[in-house]
Amino acid sequence: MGVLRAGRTLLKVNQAGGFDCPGCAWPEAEKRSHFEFCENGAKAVAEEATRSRITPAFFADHPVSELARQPEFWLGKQGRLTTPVVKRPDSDHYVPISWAEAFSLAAGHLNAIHPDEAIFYTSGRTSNEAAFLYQLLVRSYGTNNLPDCSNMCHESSGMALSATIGVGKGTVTLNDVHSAKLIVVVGQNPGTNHPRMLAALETAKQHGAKIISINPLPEAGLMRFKNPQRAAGLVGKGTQLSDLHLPIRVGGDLALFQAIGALLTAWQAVDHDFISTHTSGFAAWRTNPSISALITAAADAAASPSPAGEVMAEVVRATGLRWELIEAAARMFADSEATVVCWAMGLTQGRDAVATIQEIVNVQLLRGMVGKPGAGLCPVRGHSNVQGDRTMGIYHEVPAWAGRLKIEVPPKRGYDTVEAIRAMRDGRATVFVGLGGNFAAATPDTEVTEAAMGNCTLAVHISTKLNRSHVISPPGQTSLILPCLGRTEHDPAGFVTVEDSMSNVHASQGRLPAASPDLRSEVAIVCGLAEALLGLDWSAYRTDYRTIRAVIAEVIPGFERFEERVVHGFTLAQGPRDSRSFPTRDGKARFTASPLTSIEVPPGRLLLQTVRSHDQYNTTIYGLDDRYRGIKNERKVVFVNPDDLAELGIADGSFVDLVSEWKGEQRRAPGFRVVAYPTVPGCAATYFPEANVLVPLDSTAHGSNTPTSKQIIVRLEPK
Ligand SMILES: Nc1nc2c(c(=O)[nH]1)N[C@H]1C(S)=C(S)[C@@H](COP(=O)(O)OP(=O)(O)OC[C@H]3O[C@@H](n4cnc5c(=O)[nH]c(N)nc54)[C@H](O)[C@@H]3O)O[C@H]1N2
Ligand SMILES: Nc1nc2c(c(=O)[nH]1)N[C@H]1C(S)=C(S)[C@@H](COP(=O)(O)OP(=O)(O)OC[C@H]3O[C@@H](n4cnc5c(=O)[nH]c(N)nc54)[C@H](O)[C@@H]3O)O[C@H]1N2
Ligand SMILES: [Mo]
Repeated sequence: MGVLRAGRTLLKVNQAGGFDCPGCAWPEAEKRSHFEFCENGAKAVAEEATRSRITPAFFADHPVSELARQPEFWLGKQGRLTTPVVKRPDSDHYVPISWAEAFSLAAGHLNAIHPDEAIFYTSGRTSNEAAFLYQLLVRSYGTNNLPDCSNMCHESSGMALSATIGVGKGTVTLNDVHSAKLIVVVGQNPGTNHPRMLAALETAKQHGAKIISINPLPEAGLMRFKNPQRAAGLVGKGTQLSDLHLPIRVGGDLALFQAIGALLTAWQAVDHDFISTHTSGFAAWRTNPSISALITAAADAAASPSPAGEVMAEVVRATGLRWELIEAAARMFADSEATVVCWAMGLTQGRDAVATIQEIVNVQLLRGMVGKPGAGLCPVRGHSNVQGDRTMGIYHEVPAWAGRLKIEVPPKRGYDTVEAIRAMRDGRATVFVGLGGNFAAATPDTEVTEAAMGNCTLAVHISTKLNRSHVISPPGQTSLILPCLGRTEHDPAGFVTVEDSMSNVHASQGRLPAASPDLRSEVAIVCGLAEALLGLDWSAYRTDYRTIRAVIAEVIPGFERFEERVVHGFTLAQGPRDSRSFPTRDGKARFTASPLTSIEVPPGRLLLQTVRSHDQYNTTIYGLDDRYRGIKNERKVVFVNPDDLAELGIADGSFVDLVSEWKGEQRRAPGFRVVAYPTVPGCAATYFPEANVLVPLDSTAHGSNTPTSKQIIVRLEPK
């Protein structure tokens, strides 16, 4: 970026009057420091604010078929897209096209098909204003086909929470985290993916909080943290963050939280008042076969210290944890008067993700830990505005407020991400539009997905940087790349707004000059499409974002007086958090009874999960190191427990193919270096998106349809 430009830009990250960090969705503290960003936020900013540019000459030099052979890392390094380009069906090159022509080309295709044959994907960096207009455009056109990255991310959390507490969002504020007595971090690697969260954990620790981490990997940042924003944090060993680490088997969390719930019940460490006043379904949960067996077993175990009972053995098998460790964790829940449970992709991307998160809700309800200061449920979102996009109606279902849109909203549910891939694969969808993101690389079953996208007659990508999705366009397809402004750049139509993981809505305004004079804002591009497709005049929206917020204020509950309140930012009101009122059918928070399940892995096979390295943002690869895990200059590695390697007769450092086995099908990712690593026995790990080729399209979480990117059964085939 250049040192001065970088320094000036970073001072505007997450500041009032500055821009929202395009990194993660962790909220900013009320009292902001001058450095409200982290190492990885700085990388995200630098990636966008790069001085490298992709010009028409680049596309003249590189045919699409050649670009398709380049790795994602190389594509990203070519710099910012600068001008709209089109690849016509009979050409192997992208060439410049005017904005007007691009819009009418897209409109021509869309007008020639049934609206349900078009897919409108959204990634989570899109502002509230662009998201609201985009869903309005798509629904006015006549479809709810609005899949989004959330379908692969926190959909399981949204489903689990709406069914239990009536709201698909977390129930904590940053102050709750700061004042919690116990913070449980499950299936999340904040040191890499939400580094600013570590500062909040450190504050909580200073106030006396205890921390439990539940993870098959001993994630470095979580175990011990040096706060780079305080001089004292730079020296010495930093703060020991985690008080208890549970090295859980992948997919074992459902069994773990059932056991914790049963122990709390057996110990009478439950909040009877809260349960009787605010919840329903406790009796059904209590008599659920696995829970009642565990309660009995737990009561027995209190008398005799040796764990007994088949169901306990089942929990130990499912979790891979010693019973004493589970008891120690339950004891910490019992002793805490204010508990926050945080989780991310380690829970949401498993087969039983929804039931697992509901088991966490059960435990929090047992102890009355919802709507209480210092306590609550905290799904930690990924993309910086993924929560806001959903609030704005980026959803394949019809939002409750859709009736206020003053349009005829199509009644039929649309496709989610996995269904969209199937529809393109089967020829039921023929146009793909992506508002941000990298659909081809982020989704499961890469070969199937790329072929499915290739089936479309038109693909439209609204993007800041070149990525895989742009370059897999086969002959016969028309493909448009529409380059847009990023968060860091000045937009003359005004600031935009975003919503973080804790429902705080605030403004974001970039200051850097546009990467190219030919860029348009996401809002302007959506308006251009709407005008060409629907013949509407959206010029007011395009030139003054206050006009969009005025409509949002009328349509979406909670956004009354939007313009006035967003000046200082506001937190969306919420029943469960604010007043223990639950917008469910009976007005109560619900206990959920689920069977005790875990993933069965055949002998000689491993349960593979896919994670992010410290040097990537989803499909954007910043660099090839993964500092905290000791990996340098490579990404095709697979982390395996040394005991498993010994048993499989595979040497540390040797090369293997990863072969996923699912319902008689095989998928292969060749040439991964084996790294002996202290992951839980039986569980391996590798990086997303290289391993997405291994995730079967039809292997999804029950209820949320989220691809099971954390639970792939594989065998290692030596080279
Ligand atoms: N720098 C950076 N920041 C990011 C991102 C990025 O790519 N780079 N991505 C953003 C996005 S979109 C998201 S959604 C978030 C993702 O944030 P995370 O969820 O932290 O991301 P992952 O790397 O997928 O890490 C998943 C964690 O869950 C653990 N895990 C896997 N399986 C299980 C299991 O069965 N049980 C338990 N208890 N743990 C398990 C893994 O070991 C790993 O520590 O980060 C956001 N922030
Ligand atoms: N195996 C496996 N697969 C996964 C996951 C996993 O853990 N394992 N995680 C899943 C998760 S949690 C998520 S959220 C998805 C992510 O899926 P996506 O959101 O689709 O992917 P990203 O890599 O974040 O998208 C990066 C692209 O977004 C574009 N972009 C960046 N900034 C902007 C902007 O401001 N505006 C616009 N219009 N475009 C922009 C750039 O062109 C860049 O190439 O992947 C999912 N896939
Ligand atoms: Mo995500």
